[in-house]
Amino acid sequence: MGAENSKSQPPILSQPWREINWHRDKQTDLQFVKNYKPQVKGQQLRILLHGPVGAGKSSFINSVQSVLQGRMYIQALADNISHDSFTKKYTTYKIQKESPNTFYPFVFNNIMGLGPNKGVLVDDVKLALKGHIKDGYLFNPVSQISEDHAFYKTFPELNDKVHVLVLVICADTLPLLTDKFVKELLEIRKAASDLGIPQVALLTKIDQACPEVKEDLKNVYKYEYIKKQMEKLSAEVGIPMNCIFPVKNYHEEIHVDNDTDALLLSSLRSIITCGDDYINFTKQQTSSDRYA
Ligand SMILES: Nc1nc2c(ncn2[C@@H]2O[C@H](COP(=O)(O)OP(=O)(O)O)[C@@H](O)[C@H]2O)c(=O)[nH]1
Ligand SMILES: [Mg+2]
Repeated sequence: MGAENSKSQPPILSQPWREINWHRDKQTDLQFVKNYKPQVKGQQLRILLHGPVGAGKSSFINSVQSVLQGRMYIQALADNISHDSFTKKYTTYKIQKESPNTFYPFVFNNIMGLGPNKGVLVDDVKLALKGHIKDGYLFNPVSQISEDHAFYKTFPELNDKVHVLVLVICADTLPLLTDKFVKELLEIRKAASDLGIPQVALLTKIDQACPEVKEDLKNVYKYEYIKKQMEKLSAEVGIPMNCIFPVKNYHEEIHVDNDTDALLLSSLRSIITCGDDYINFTKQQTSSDRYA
């Protein structure tokens, strides 16, 4: 770091504002994720990632796989070449366990859900939340899927529905959020809230946004800059601070690392917990309806 930078260094907090024990928490969160089983046999927890192109959605899925396998993994190919292209096809990403052909009971879908002619239509996102969109559907940026389309599922089951909605936004573009973009986010958020679906946000690329964090990830809760970005996100889209997680995805590394794992796992554990609560709540509702 140059002399000029050190002069203007941001103040460091004497205590991190969010507690994290980098080694112990990583181990407990890892055990939690590895042991997680939905209460109902055969139930699958569906996590829908949405957010602008280049925010790090595919990288997050790859990072989760890397953390759980303890080695670098590339499945949901991250795109570092063209920012015009986006994940248009509705794809379910399963996360493989150590033994062959066994998978974790949570899956990811990845949607770039923003803007006419630019991304997936908000109405299609709403249908995806309810489980109406089948795997492999190629989103059309100008028209919504019709009910008679071969990839439209008329009667979705609980496994098809989204159980937790995750907004992925990168920390360094947060100051550039446009009103139109925020309006669309709010619309998607409202649709999820109406269905009772819990929502979490990931603030990615914290390494790019803050040089002190790039230098040492343990600085994440020690510099106000990241906290301010999280507060801004919380204020703009209304997601509470305790549902916002700063993460750094694996993107250039060739080995996994404890601190990167710790942040990723902390966010993943909360995502799973929220989704699981929702599944259990929905189950209770359906069984009490039956006896009403
Ligand atoms: N520095 C940094 N780069 C990242 C991070 N996450 C993703 N990237 C890079 O950002 C680019 C876009 O990521 P990608 O996962 O394809 O975004 P998506 O469009 O949301 O799926 C790729 O070049 C990634 O390597 C991160 O946490 N830090
Ligand atoms: Mg992608």
